[in-house]
Amino acid sequence: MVSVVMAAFNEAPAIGRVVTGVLNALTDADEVLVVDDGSTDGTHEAAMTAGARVLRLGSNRGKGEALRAGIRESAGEVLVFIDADGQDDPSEIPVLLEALDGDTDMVIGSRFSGRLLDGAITGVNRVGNLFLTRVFNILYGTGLTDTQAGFRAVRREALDLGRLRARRYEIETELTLHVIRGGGRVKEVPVTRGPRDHGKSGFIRAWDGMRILARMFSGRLVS
Ligand SMILES: Nc1nc2c(ncn2[C@@H]2O[C@H](COP(=O)(O)OP(=O)(O)OP(=O)(O)O)[C@@H](O)[C@H]2O)c(=O)[nH]1
Ligand SMILES: [Mg+2]
Repeated sequence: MVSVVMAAFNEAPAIGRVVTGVLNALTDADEVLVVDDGSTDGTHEAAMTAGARVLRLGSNRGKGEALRAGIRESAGEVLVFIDADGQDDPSEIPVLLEALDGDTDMVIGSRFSGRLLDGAITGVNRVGNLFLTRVFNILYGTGLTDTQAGFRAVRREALDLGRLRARRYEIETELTLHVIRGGGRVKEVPVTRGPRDHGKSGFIRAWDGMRILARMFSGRLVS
């Protein structure tokens, strides 16, 4: 069983289309869970109307907290994470799942070995992402191209659920660290990344960049 877990904060204009796309990519046995923490634009109604189960948290807590709540609340032995703002393409979920073969524990949908559509990422964010990926590769001896991608599939058993603590965008780093430190194998597949067509990203460059770096270094220290 696959659980697709999506963090969504004020994504009403896009979430219905994303949920529909996700449902089309899954089998009947799978589940789609949207975690909404205090959206004010009708995100949860839009997600429910499209067919997702919605977990609502009282107030806005951050992407990491939302995904952690979704992981706890979902049942699948395979977890898929995909952004709810429409930037990732749900029809590529089967590509991630196919790559999650016997000896692989996590498949990352790499934006940088894949296709970036016009407006998918700003120049500054691209440089920042490549920098963070480089630091991660140096610290952990990996050869990844996109450590910060939100679009990914992972085996639940590869995560140490009690020790996930990310609150914001450092969740991706933390998920990858769990797999690597547990001796699991991480693979990447190229994906397509589009622009955000409504609202704005909640990513605060300096603050979230520092949080991600701190998580990378703290993972090295305690391992
Ligand atoms: N529930 C919840 N979801 C969040 C929160 N912050 C971000 N998200 C979701 O996480 C996904 C990615 O967030 P974005 O802010 O678009 O970040 P990003 O895509 O990495 O950054 P850009 O490329 O600049 O758009 C989207 O589906 C957001 O709705 C939050 O505080 N709560
Ligand atoms: Mg986005």
